[in-house]
Amino acid sequence: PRTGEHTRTGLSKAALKQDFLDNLFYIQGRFREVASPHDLYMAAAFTTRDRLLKHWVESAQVFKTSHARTVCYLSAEYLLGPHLATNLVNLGIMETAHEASKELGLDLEAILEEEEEPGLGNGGLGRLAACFMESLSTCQIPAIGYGIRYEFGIFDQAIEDGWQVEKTDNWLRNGNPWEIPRPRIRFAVGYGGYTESYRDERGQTRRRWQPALVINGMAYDTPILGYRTANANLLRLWKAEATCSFDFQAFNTGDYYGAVHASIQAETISKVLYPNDEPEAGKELRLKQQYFFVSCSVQDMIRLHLNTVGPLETFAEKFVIQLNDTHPALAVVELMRLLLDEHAMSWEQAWDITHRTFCYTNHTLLPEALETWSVSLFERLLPRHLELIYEINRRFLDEVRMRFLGDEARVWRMSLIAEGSERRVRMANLAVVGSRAVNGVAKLHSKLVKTMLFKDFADLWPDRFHNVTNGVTPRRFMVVANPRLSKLITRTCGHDHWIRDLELLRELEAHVDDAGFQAEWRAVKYAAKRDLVEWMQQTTDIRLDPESLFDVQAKRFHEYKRQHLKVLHVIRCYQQIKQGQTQDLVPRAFIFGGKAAPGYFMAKLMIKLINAVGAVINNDPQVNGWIRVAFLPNFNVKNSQRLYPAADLSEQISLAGKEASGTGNMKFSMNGALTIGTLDGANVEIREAVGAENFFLFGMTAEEALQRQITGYRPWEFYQNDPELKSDIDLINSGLFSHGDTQLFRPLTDNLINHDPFMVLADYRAYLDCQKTVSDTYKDRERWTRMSIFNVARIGRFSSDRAIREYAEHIWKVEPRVIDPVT
Ligand code: 26R
Repeated sequence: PRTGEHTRTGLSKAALKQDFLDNLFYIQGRFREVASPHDLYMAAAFTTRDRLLKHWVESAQVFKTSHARTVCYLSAEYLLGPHLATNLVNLGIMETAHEASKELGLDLEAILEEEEEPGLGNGGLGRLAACFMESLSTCQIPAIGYGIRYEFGIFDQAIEDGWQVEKTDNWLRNGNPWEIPRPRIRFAVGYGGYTESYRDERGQTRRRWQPALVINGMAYDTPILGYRTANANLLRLWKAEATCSFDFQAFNTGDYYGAVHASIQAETISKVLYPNDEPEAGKELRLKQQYFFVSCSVQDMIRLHLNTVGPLETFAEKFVIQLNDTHPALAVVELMRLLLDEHAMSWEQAWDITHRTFCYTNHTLLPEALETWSVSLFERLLPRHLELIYEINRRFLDEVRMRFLGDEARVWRMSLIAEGSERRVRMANLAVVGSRAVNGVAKLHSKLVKTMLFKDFADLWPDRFHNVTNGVTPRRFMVVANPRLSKLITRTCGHDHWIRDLELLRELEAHVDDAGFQAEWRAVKYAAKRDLVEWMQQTTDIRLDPESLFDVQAKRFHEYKRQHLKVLHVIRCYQQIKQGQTQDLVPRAFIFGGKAAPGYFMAKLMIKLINAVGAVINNDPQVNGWIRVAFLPNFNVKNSQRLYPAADLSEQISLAGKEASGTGNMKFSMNGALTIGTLDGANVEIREAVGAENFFLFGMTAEEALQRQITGYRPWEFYQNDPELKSDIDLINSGLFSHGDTQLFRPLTDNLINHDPFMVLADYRAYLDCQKTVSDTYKDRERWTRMSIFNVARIGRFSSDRAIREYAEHIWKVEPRVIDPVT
């Protein structure tokens, strides 16, 4: 180490080397010669963590003593991705770490590969939470992220015989060096039992809850460092465990195995992440999970407040709670319960505090994704909370009646309880009523939230509704994922300030006509494509040609995202090649990636169809290099980082009005891919930003799609009237892709012809026409390169730093707090 430098915190090469060897020896118990790749990874992780902890402890101290206003982000999902590389970048020591590794005879790339990613989320919503945590630290805003420490994250996807097969994700198997267990931070969480009235010491009648079962939540903390700041925020995830009372019970009754059983039951609560799109059954555990993490989090906030600021009257000044969708909406009720039942506050004051504390983000308009819980389940699991929901609802509906005299239909629509054969609690209505701000995640989505989904609420409280368009962190999705592009940008701009101020990418526009720069730009893309080709060859047996156009759709599988629309294009190209009509084509690699929810039959059939079509096309000698189809298995954060840099074309082809925002669209664009897309979600704003001439637009608008639905959509007319469409669908049914089985894909093709809920057939022709424009454009390499450069140069708005600043200013009313590093 340099003089005055500490081995564990110093940023010099010598300090890193020394600390690495120390950690290898004292934590892993190994020396260089006998260390496994995993030992080396762990030592590197601990060496990085040592440096994080310094910032983290300092940040915590400053936030505590200065009573800084703090954002509490409540999310059931955090799709974090690997920690090591982003932490090295944010500490500013990626280069130094490379050099230090080299001197120790190690390969940092191989060490980075060792990390098992924490996949504690499904898709967009969970990844957004992870990007926001990073940007909160980068923007120096005091924040705590609260969630669940799932023992098993999102399943690993394998492809067997073309079908998706789910494998459990045992990410904690080899230990997690990034978390710090906090055995002293534990909270009790109750379930079941009954409520009762009683008289308190002052003779007042009050209500209380006597749960039948109490479990514990224990905190596991992960530091989240900002880019080149000394601010490190806290991600606090809760693990469920049995309380000691089980042991006592066993001791008293002699029922030792009964007690063990109970403790296993308690621990199942944080055992596994729920994939979305799962059917109703077996959801009780999910409600238990939601209440579990929400209760621990709110109790933790109250503890923090009492320990630092003091009386709870000022709770809403100290904390703002952001609800990431409705999964944590019970927090509204839990805060009410704690203030009323445990802290003896009046209803009026408790509601005033609660209502001023909460904000809610909606992430979907799809009716099947809007959460409701049956009243009977609620009553059984959370009887006190149901009482409180009824009281919140009574007061709320009185307000509605007073404002809209005699409009009982409106009262029914707005009620927190859906009446019907089975009464259900509407979590979205609860979240809106309990929050002072509600926002959507892209302009179009927020408009639809205000005018359709929550129209009645917007009539009542128009000022409550906002838009904050999503963003993604350029540290992970540019600097870490695409070092070649990042270096080219830094060299061209003459600085790397764009990494913290992404709007500065606009400086690239000055170089768009520079032939030398264009050539370098193409070389960067080509190198990324070669990397992907090599990796695909190792992990699947598919060989891709880096000279071909890489046409990529990677996201969760869902009918509304319309992966089958892209499949129809693949089949069209195939038929054209077979007919010798290749004049409109350009050599293409059709690349797909994404997981389907295990219970979502149609989505799984779409995956099978892609692999079946690929098996035929990739083995047909007549195709002769024109097209290839590749399914990239197990699309997760780590794999996404190989994919985005290699894409030429980004497919964002959902039916307009269905994708709330999309964030993959931004990640592709940041890496120089051009978008083919509908006017849906954030595509609308991306197109505005990069320029309509640099974006391939097709398809109906949200309004047109809605209009069509209203006037009656008849997909079979498209099937009958468009011979190419008919022939593409018929080819699927011919059995060509299924060894003669004409029934295998019937559920999919029948659904398209007869129902087509997401209007694939209505947009088919426009999509194919647009793809022809794509091919024509790709043939003009210089034009394509210019468009690619414009995409990157104008994508700055879609940094999650911008999104976080908008939340901070317009929604949270919270200011940055700069941490000065004490060296
Ligand atoms: C598939 C469907 C039934 C479903 C969709 C979404 C079920 C559950 C969800 C979870 C929601 C809340 C979600 O993940 N929404 C996604 O949020 C992203 C971040 O805001 C958006 O980019 C994305 O468009 C949206 O689908």
